[in-house]
Amino acid sequence: MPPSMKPSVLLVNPWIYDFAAYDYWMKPLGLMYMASYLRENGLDVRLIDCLDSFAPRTTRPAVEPPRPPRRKAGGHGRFLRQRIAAPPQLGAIARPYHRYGIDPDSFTAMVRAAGKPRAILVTSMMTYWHPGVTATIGMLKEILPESPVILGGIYATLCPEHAGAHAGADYVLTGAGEGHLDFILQTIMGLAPSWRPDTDNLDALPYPAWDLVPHADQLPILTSRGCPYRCPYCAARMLNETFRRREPRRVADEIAHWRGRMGIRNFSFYDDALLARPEEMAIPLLQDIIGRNLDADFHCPNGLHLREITPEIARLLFRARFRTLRFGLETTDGERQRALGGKVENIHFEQATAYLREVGYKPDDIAVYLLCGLPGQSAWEIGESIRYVRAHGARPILAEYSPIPGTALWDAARQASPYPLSEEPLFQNNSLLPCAHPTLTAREYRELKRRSRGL
Ligand code: B12
Ligand code: SF4
Repeated sequence: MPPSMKPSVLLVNPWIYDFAAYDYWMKPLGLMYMASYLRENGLDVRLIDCLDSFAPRTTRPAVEPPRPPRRKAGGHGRFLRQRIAAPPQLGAIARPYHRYGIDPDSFTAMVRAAGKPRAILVTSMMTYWHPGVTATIGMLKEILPESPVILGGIYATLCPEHAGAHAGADYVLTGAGEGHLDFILQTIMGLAPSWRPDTDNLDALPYPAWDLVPHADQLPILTSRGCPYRCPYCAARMLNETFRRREPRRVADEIAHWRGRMGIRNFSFYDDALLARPEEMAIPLLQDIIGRNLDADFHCPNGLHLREITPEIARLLFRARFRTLRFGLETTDGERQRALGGKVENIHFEQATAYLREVGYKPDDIAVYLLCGLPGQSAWEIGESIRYVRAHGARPILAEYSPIPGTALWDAARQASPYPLSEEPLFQNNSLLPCAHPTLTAREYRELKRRSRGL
């Protein structure tokens, strides 16, 4: 069949609406897996990436001549953005609110150029980014009223009722997209599936369709689905029930593929637990990456497990050019560490830092996430954690707690919060510190942030 005769499908990575957003190696990985499955079924797949930082600006060309995107070496940088009014629910918060991503005129032009797709698949990330999803779907519906819109992804999975009531999609599908392919093809598009993903074997899945992304200065890699841990504040278990892995050699093959085919030199790992049981994945994968001499850098923006760092793993990470290391420590308070599931203790942090320093990492390279604003967590506890991390030669990064429906900490979060968290996901926004202890005022938090930067 010539390409134009194939039934077409449009995939959309929606805008982010928020007070703040920064492109820390962000790419719509789940959506691009879906794209590859649809392609395997012979469809003509198109993508609109609203978060493409390289897109030209068209809204005010006279005022804003095209500027180069503000990117940092290594594949991160600022999003394009436009100031917009905050949703009325957030009206009391005196902070600028933005639409992050391409401007609406560019979006409209791209949707018009997409022809008449048989279906439109929209992904979603943070629960509190739903206004961006709703706005995206609203414009799609205006321009292409006849194409059914299917919403999936993390917001759809964690808040299906809210999404069903507010997002404006014709279908809201929860959980892994692999399981919905038949429904999308047969029931929604009226097509007979010719290929089905083998959900028991991650190595049998095609690579994400990254060639569709208009610009890429980095690409994400996923070596697994799910997490063996069960931390009470985290949604991992609801997004993937079990922990499953690929073959390390196949992961290295994929990295080599994108290095050769698209010239990508920066890769970010999106795994929940990349270092867990290191003999299964981290050790063979790092050895393989080193052996292939790929001339590429690697980044781990999602928290790594400190307890898995041994002298050998530290050395392999350094030799394999893992440049961005971020670890989940969450707090240095022993009692809270146990209450949070006991995935790490201070001794693991101290050992890991020593091993990483020994092989050549500098204090600034060893970044440690500290959770802030957990129910019942005082400002003093956060201050102590910052002091401790800095004193041991690592860099604390404050990560504001985002309460997530369905997690074990959810009831405590609701009780601690002055906001109606269950009614409105906007209040799950980490920037609001929605469950902060009375001692953690906005002013105190600013001060802690300053201290975390060593100021
Ligand atoms: C990698 C990651 C990041 C990356 C960026 C990810 C990205 N895509 O750009 C980084 C490290 C930057 C990040 C940052 C943060 N993150 Co994060 N992140 C993740 C993580 C670990 C993986 C997401 C992912 O890509 N998974 C892999 C793909 C394959 O899965 P997927 O997108 O879900 O897609 C599948 C399905 O959803 C579905 N699907 C997807 N789209 C579609 C579309 C259709 C139509 C259909 C049918 C199906 C479908 O099919 C796909 C394949 O099975 C998740 C946890 C998790 N395990 O998912 C947390 C998670 C999303 N993050 C979370 C949080 C809290 C944050 C932070 C706020 C942390 C902080 N306090 O600082 C920040 C905020 C970011 C910001 N810019 O403001 C929370 C969500 C909170 C919320 N309220 O929604 C999660 C769930 C982790 C948690 N704590 O439980 N994150
Ligand atoms: S916080 Fe990390 S270790 Fe804990 S369950 Fe979530 S992904 Fe797993």
